[in-house]
Amino acid sequence: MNEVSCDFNNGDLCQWSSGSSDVIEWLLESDVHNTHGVGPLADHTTGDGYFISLTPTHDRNEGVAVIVTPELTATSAQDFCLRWWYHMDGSDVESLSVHLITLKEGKETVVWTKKGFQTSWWTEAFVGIHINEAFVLEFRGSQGKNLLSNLALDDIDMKPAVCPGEDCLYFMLSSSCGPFL
Ligand SMILES: [Ca+2]
Repeated sequence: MNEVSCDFNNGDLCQWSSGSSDVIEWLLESDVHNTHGVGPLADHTTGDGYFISLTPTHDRNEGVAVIVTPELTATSAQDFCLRWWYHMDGSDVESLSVHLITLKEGKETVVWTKKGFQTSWWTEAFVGIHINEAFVLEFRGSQGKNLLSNLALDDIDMKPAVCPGEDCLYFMLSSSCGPFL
């Protein structure tokens, strides 16, 4: 889906937009200037492009930062594989989650979430989505006030396909694992 895919290397959010009421925002970065030594040294796509990042500073801390897709439509029951690369570094890092919100009924489902330190390198994640109505996707990063923390995202992609089978072991949301929505 072209509306979802973004490597951030044009220096913008592609068709994603920032949540309008957010206290903090995901920032485009080419590296993380964090004196505490957490966060990516380079983007995932090419090593000299951009990614988006949340890093607490003394005057910009705490809160949830959101990016959201435009309206996405599934004309009949369709499988999508949403894939992205993330970086959750530092002992104070809080949480990253992916939310699917249906537009007709406003039903919200957390399709993926991680809390706390995960990796000091770029890590791939993917989740299968089976849906037959209009929806949006959101990435939500929760940032604490302590400085040993960085969240980063790069290379978001979504294809009309079932994810690789092993994904079912973790997410139980793909149609090949059971009904969803
Ligand atoms: Ca990139």
